[in-house]
Amino acid sequence: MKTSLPSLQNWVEAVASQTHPDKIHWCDGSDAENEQLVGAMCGTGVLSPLNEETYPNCYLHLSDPSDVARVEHLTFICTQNNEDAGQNNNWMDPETAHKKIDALFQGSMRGRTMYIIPYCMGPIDSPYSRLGVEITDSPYVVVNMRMMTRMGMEALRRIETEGTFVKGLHSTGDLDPNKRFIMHFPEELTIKSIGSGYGGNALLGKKCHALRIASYQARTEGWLAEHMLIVGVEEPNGNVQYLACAFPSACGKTNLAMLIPPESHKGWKIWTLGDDIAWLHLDDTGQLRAINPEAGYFGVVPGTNEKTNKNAFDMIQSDTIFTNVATTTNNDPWWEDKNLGAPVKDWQGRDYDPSSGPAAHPNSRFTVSAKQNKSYSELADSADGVPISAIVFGGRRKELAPLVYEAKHWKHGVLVGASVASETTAAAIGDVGVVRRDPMAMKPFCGYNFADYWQHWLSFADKSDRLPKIFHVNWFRQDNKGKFLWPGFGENLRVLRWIMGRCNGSANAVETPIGYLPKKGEIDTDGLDVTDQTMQELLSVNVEQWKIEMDSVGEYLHSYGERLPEDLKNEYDELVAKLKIAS
Ligand code: OXD
Ligand code: MN
Repeated sequence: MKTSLPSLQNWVEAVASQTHPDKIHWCDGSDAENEQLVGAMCGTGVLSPLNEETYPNCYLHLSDPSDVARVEHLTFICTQNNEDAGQNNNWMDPETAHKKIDALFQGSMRGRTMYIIPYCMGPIDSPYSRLGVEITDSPYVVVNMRMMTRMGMEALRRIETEGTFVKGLHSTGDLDPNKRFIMHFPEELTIKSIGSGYGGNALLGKKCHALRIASYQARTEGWLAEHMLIVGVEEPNGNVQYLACAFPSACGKTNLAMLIPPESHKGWKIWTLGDDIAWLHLDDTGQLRAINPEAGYFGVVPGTNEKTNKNAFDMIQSDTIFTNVATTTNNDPWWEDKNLGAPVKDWQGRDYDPSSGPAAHPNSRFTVSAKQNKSYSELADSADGVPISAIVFGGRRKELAPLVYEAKHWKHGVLVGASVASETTAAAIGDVGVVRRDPMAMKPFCGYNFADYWQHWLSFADKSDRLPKIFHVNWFRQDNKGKFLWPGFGENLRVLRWIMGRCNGSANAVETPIGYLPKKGEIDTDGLDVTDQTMQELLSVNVEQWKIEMDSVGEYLHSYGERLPEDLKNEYDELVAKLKIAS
């Protein structure tokens, strides 16, 4: 008996008799346990040590080549009622789903150790945090969960006190893509995942718990679980404002969360609270506060260099697990645009041959503790979280969406969020570069019907009169030759400054049919190689293109039928009417 909580003990015993592991190990989260697991994985080849001198305590994991990203087509939300999952999710009725996946779990841990991972999403003493237990047969999952969550004894004690926790069952099975499923039972606070070892499918605290299950829970409890980074921006006078920004996967959340102010911005500082997920609660005064439920980063490696994200580059020089990167002759990890060294082995461990594609997989990842980031904010451990001044939505759009604009009020902001679209990336299996609707960057992660989710967002307007302002940004506008119009990266601080100015009343805007845009000259371009003409292009509204966009948004929203909230329809109709007058 390893726990005083009968519901946990009974579940562990039931899983053991279903999956038949050779051994059962309760994870305490200690250094000794971690060292033992890493050592054992190095013995079996699941991990290989990287160059101990240049990359101390760093390891390489090469996954099965068919198992490199999230699998949205195999991810299900299993609610009693199909409509509750919504057309934004694949649905299966819970009985059928349990039957189907339980058959695959039958004996799946034979010859393996079953690990029980008690974890806490969020600071261990925060009332906003939630608890979970993942059972897995993958030691790789254990060592990753240790960095990504508050895992071990302290979490177990809190689970035993509260008695409520999310149950996550994971087995790598035989990695056969035909026997791979990621199933969520939000009404039962349960996740079952088999056949994949990839982070988003296997580290169940992350997407499965902290977004899909938590979003469902948040709706009934009156809060929001969002695919957002949380960042503090400090002005030279010491004032800090906190922003929560939602961008789809692999659209630069990690870069923005740990941005380094450019040379031109002496005295400005950035504080990272989180790079992927935010849980947002209203406090007693009506202030929206955010915690990051995670304790580490599971970030995209390619493209990370001293220029694009020096904080990330520096923090992955030690104590990091690299998954699916290439290696150099002296056994350093290597990835595209690292700008240092050359690959000799690719992400499949083969001799590197440029004709076989990139050396590192485009969705190769680092796992690292958040505390290794130089811009880490101590407030990431604060039980109360941080007050949010602005919510920022964004996507990867070559055309149309201006560099930045502000929604007119909260409900209009919900329409702006619901209208987010972005070009797809390598973070999920499927075509890359196709524009798809990704409301609030939550398309792959909302654990219930989007129409009900928008209604939940809208309902905040009645709960507080001091909600954050809502903005939309687009760092990815291109000219007709495919060249980016905006320099991005550290220079994005110039856009954040305007956003902060709008929040404290010091920045000016012009009204357009889609919202407020910066008045000419309001975005500081001093020292940038960006012409006035480019700024005008970045900050203008092409009414004819927007009418086409809004036709497509309207078609999308109305596909949710009767459940589409009246307030959202009204916001949509108002915007369409404004575009009509403007043309
Ligand atoms: C992620 C994702 O890993 O969004 O954060 O895919
Ligand atoms: Mn993400």
